[in-house]
Amino acid sequence: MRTQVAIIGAGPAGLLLGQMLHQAGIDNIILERQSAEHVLSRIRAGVLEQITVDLLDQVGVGARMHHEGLVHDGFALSFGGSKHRIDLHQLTGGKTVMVYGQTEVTRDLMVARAAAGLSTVYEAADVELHDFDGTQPCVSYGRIGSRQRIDCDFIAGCDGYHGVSRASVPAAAITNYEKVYPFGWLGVLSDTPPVAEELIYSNHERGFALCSMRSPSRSRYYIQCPLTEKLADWSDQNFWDELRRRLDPATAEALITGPSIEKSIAPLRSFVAEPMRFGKLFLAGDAAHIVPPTGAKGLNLAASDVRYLSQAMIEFYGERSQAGIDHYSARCLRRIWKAERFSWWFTSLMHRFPDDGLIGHKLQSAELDYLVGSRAASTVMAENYVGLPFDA
Ligand code: RFL
Ligand code: PHB
Repeated sequence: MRTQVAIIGAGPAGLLLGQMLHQAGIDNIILERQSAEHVLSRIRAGVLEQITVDLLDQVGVGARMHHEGLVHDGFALSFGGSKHRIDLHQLTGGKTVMVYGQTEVTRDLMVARAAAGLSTVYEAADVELHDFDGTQPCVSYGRIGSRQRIDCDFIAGCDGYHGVSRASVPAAAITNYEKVYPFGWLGVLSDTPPVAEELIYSNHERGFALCSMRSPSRSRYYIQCPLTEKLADWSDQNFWDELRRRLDPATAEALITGPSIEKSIAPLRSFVAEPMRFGKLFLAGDAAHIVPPTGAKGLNLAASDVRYLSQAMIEFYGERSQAGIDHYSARCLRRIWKAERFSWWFTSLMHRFPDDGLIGHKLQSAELDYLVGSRAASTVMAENYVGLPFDA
């Protein structure tokens, strides 16, 4: 088999890249380790920046998002017993975010890919990347007992943090920057009406909490928990009780609880691998970088990498220009490090750190008080939350 671009991973990065390339007449095949059902069962991101919304529109998959997604023009910070609104719309000159689940983005992209008759190999086992630093790159994989091979011009590594693409790069050619946080997020999805119309990020002595949503009848809540915590020890009742304790009294009073339909613990990490290009291999999305979820940046960064990568490939095939390819890594990283900084800062501001003691909480309270009281500080926060412009 032969294709122009072999894409590893059918998460949002791989699927979006596939659509953008297809729209430009560039042939591609996606290899995914899991089944389509498994990919759709993962509950992850919920907040899309305008830039991501625009890209989904551009590839023609925005209709359901505009119909079912919720446009938010602000969110709240809860601390010291009360809630303070950050007015994104006003502080950024009219920008907003879209609350629409990653599962739905993935489903819309899968449907569009199938409708266009594009090839996706699900349950591709033991994918291997070959000769990406040479002249004849190819990928091989196992499927129903036999080994297959795809020759290609380029390989796009969109296979997430645990994927094979970054792991195939010789250690001497890559630098990893990493910070692992001493806690995780315990998340619950439930078919209950969200506690408020907008998201609430709560700083509390007992730990961070987040009230989010997927629709007017489906809520997504998270609480900070120690990494040693076991899911089996968290009954729904324990989760709701702990969440309620970490919210301001008015929000706690309004919380409607019900049975969980999904419950999981996610570790928190800041991670960047540099560079993001190795000859004919490009890393994009979580394969190259991870942010802690506090700023809702992960999926949005994956989308912005894909925008740069598709542009580079379109320039290469259309104008025989290497420029976009040569600049890919530096262009992506400039945006990535700013999102890394914001996500680290917001995480540090909102969570309990085991070693920070009483003074840590006092300093956070002072910063939060300053943040909501200063238009300049609120503007910095809002500008980062809605997403920095592409070439900032
Ligand atoms: P993904 O989604 O991990 O997809 C990678 C795909 O590659 C496949 N794969 C392989 N395929 C073939 N061969 C191999 N050897 C392979 N190894 C792996 C995997 O099966 C998978 O299908 O990466 P991608 O596409 O880069 O997308 C990134 C996003 O998924 C991620 O950044 C976000 O989910 C992060 N995130 C959030 N991002 C936001 O922008 N806004 C949010 O509100 C937000 N909330 C979150 C989040 C992530 C969370 N968790 C669970 C880490 C909330 C949470 C709790
Ligand atoms: C979510 O709804 O899953 C979500 C929302 C905002 C975040 C992180 C996760 O910052």
